[in-house]
Amino acid sequence: MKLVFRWFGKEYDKIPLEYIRQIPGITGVVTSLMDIPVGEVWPQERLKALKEEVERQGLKVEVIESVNVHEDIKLGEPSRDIYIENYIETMKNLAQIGVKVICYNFMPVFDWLRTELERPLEDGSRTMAYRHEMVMKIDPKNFANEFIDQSGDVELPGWEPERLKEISETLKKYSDMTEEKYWRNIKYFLDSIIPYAEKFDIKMAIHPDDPPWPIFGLPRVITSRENIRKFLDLYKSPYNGITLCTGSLGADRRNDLPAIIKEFAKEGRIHFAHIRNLKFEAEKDFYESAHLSKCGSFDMFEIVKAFYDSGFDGYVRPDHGRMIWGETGRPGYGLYDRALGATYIMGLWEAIDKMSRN
Ligand code: CS2
Ligand code: MN
Repeated sequence: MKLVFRWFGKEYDKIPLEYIRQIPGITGVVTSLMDIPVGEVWPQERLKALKEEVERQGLKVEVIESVNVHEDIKLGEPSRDIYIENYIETMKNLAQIGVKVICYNFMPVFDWLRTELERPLEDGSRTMAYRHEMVMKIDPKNFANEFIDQSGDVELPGWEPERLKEISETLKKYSDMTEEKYWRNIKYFLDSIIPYAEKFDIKMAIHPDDPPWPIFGLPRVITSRENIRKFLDLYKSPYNGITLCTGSLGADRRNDLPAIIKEFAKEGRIHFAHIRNLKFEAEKDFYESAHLSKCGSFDMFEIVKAFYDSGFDGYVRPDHGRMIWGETGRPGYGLYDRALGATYIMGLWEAIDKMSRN
């Protein structure tokens, strides 16, 4: 296991690399060029500068999260070929600076979705939460208006009014999208990029949909063991792999995380792991708890052990943390709770490793 930490870049992250390097066990950052619009090529010079900046702090840049996939590719529009060409160019530039894994997702329109960004917990910390009922109430046909209250404020956390308007437009384009068609579009993308991933020696690692069920009538397909199998079978190559995000997949209680981890890690198809915990409040309601098993609903020991027992040698990062010790900023991405999560994961790993040697 190689422990890494997400960093959004100097301009977008309050946490300096100087702090990240002080977290015990962290060997590198998972980063991206946040300002490049989706679909455009990531310039080589920018990437070289990024690499130098990170390496100056003794850290590596071997994992990128995310190179986002343009909506036209997901929709299967004719223009997708241009965006795919650009994607491949970006992959090539990333390979040149030594990147080994690209994390991306194929969620239509939205990335992760939460209904609360700052739910206060009993201990005074704040965290993100999801209430399914609230999401079900939203009419996707009237998307922009649904989320803007009378005072003009956006009620859905994390979205600006501009972005909501844009989303309404994009949503319209999905009106005749079926799951079957969506799978075909995924296959088209894989058929186009995986041969280059092989050539550039860069592992592609799709992130599961979060939450792992359809929302707003949109297909969401990277959601379960069966669907991950289907995805991996679309292009059988070690370069076509997954990011195993426990918090995303685990939000569906039917997903047996240790079993899924073992199955796909043993086949060498997990290249990157996001390890975090969550606490269920109802069937599809949860909040993101501290990483410890006893704070949430997952058995983190069994999760880490599943990776260990499969001989997993990929990259791992702690995922969303709570806001603690007065910290503010990007929800889920404070320094303190993620650092605690990182050392907890390391602790579990060391214990499992030593126990298994004796
Ligand atoms: C991440 C995702 O912050 C998060 O919730 O796990 O946004 C992830 O970066 C993307 O889905 C990967 O493409
Ligand atoms: Mn994740």
